[in-house]
Amino acid sequence: MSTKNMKFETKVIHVGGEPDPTTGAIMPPIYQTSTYVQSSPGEHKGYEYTRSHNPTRTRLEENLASLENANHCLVTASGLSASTLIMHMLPKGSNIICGDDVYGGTYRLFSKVFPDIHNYTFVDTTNLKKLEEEIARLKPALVWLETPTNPLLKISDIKAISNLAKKTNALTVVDNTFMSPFFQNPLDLGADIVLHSVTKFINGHSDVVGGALMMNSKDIRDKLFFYQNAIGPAQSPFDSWLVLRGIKTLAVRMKAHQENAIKVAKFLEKHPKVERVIYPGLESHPQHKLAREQMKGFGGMITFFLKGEIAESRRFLENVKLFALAESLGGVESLVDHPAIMTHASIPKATREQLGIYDNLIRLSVGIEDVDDLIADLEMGFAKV
Ligand code: P1T
Repeated sequence: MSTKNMKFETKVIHVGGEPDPTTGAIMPPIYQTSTYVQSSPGEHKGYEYTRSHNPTRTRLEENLASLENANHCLVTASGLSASTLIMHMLPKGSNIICGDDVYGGTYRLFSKVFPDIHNYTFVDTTNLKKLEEEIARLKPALVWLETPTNPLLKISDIKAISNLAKKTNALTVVDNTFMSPFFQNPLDLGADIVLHSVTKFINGHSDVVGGALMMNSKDIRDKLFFYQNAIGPAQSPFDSWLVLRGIKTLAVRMKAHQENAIKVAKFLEKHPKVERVIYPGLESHPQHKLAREQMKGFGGMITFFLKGEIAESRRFLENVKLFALAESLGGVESLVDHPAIMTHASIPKATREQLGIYDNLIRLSVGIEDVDDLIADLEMGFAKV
C-alpha cells in the first residue's frame, strides 16, 4: 500500500517502520554511530557522518513527512534549533512578520538573538486587515504563525494568511506544535514550512528534546539541510529512536488528550474561582468557528484566568499534585505552567500584559490520566485558593 493512501493511524505505526533488512527485527535499529566506513574516498552507502545523516533519524523523517503530507522532513536537536535554521536560510536584512503571541523562547530568539541579522515586527495575526496592511508596508520575506498560540490559544487563518503572503512572495511558516500533525496540517492549507517541537505531543513521553521541519519544496529543504549540516543541530540516533517509539501512539494519545481537555475545560468554565477559560473547543473561544474549519480537533492545551493575583496563583499551583508544575507540554502526564514566571518570562512584563499574559493566567497540558482524577486534583488546588 502506498503511504499516501494510508490513514493517519496506520502511517504513525508503519511509515519508516519497515523490518530491518539484515535481521528482520520489527523495531528499527538504533544506528548509534558517528561515522560510516567508505570503500573508496567518496564511495559510501549514502551515509558519511551522523551530523549529516543517520539511518534511525532518516526513518523518523520519513514518518514525520508522511504525517504532515509533506515531501520532505528534517529532524533537529530541538524546536528552537529548527526555528534557528529557518532564520539562517533567509537573506540578511529580511523583514519578518511574527505573530505577537508565541512561545517565550521563540520571542527571545527573535528579539534578542536575530535582530542583528533580520528585522522583526510582531503583529496580531488574528487581525487579517491589520496583517494585510503590514504585509503591504513591510514586504516581508516570511510570515511566522504559531496557531493556536502559546499560551493564549489565539487562532490564525492559515489559508487566508498564506494567500496574502504569496502575493508578496513571502514564505509562511506555521509552528504546529500545539495541534500536532493529528489535528492540523498547515501545508495542506497553503503554508510553506511546518515546524514542530518534537519534544511535545509528537514524542509524547517527556523524555526527549527535538524539533522537525516539514516542507514540499526541495529547494527549501536543501537550503535548510545545508544550514543544519553546517551549523550542527541534528538529533542523536537514540533520541530519534525514542521519538519513533513514542509516535506510534500519537493518534490514540491525541484523541485521549482532547477527550480529557474538553471535560476539564467545561469543568473550569463553571468553576466559581475561575474568571475565564480559553480552549478552542469551547463555543466561548473567540475563534471557535475558525478552529472548527481549519483544525480536525481542539487538542489538549487549556489556558485559564484564576480569580485573583499572583498569591492566589501560587496557592493553586503549589497544591495541585497530578498536574505537575513544570515547563513543557504534550506528554502523557498532565502539566501545569505559570507562563508569566516560567515559559514566557523572557517577554518584558509590559509586552506580556499588553497581550493578556497576567499573573493569574495558568496553562494546562491535559494528560491522558483518568479525567475524574484530574478534575479532583484541580479541585484540591482551588480549595486552597
Ligand atoms: O523546547 P524546544 O523543543 O526547543 O521547542 C521550542 C518550542 C517551539 N514552539 C512552541 C509552540 C513551543 O511551545 C516550544 C517549547 N515550549 C515549551 C517548552 C513550553 O513549555 O511552552
